[in-house]
Amino acid sequence: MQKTLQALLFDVDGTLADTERDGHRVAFNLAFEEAGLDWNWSVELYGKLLAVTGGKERMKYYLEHFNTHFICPTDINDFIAELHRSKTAHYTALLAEGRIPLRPGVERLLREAREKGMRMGIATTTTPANVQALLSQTLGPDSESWFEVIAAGDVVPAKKPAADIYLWAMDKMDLKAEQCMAFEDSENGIKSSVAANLRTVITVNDYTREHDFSSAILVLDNMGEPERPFTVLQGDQDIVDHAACLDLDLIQRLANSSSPV
Ligand code: XBP
Ligand code: MG
Repeated sequence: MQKTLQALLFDVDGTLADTERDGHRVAFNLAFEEAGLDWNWSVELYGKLLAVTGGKERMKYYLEHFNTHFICPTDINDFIAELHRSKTAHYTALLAEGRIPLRPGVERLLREAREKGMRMGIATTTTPANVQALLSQTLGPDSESWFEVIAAGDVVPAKKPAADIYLWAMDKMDLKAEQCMAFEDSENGIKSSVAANLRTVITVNDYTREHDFSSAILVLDNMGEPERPFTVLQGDQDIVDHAACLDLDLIQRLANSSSPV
């Protein structure tokens, strides 16, 4: 008896939208400028800093590895927390301007899942405020309610690549890993989802194209649209068959053909 899929669990940054280079990175730089700091994260440097998830943790990593001469005027945790509050304000303002669209195929899949009664959750390292801003700007004010759980940021002690955020989301939804499918974009993300025993579909982006996705059940360039088919970068072509985009039929075939991690 094949276990039917009960829920889709989505990462946010890099998966629902390409938020890092032109969103979070820009917001960090605006916060640094506002604080009178000469820190400026280039596209290239930010790619290195993405090794660490979590904006607060990423700023600490930057100081420890790329700006060791900085002398913090106050308690470092308070200083970082204040910078992060400012960065989040800048980021949500950028989203409100509609500058970060959803990636190809994301809205189509979310709407199909909603119409067909497929349960959905979010498991992300970013803050709840950032998720709310992205969803309301791209899918409308009620779209937060499409997700039973928005597991985000500091709700868990350990961020990705730890499994915590996915385990927390499944616990709140009263689901087991074999009843779910995760959707991610990065190595930290799939390490987290696989550590939670979740089968995972990857859509790569410019920062993560070269990451190790050997544990993914499918790797795509994006989720695709009927008129703009995806490209399969890794996975079983027999299961993909003639699919042009990631829809519930293909996800169900992937779930039925793969055993839990
Ligand atoms: C990506 C992250 C986040 C963002 C920055 O999260 O690691 O930290 O880069 O957002 P995910 P914050 O891929 O899990 O969605 O500054 O709010 O952390
Ligand atoms: Mg991500």
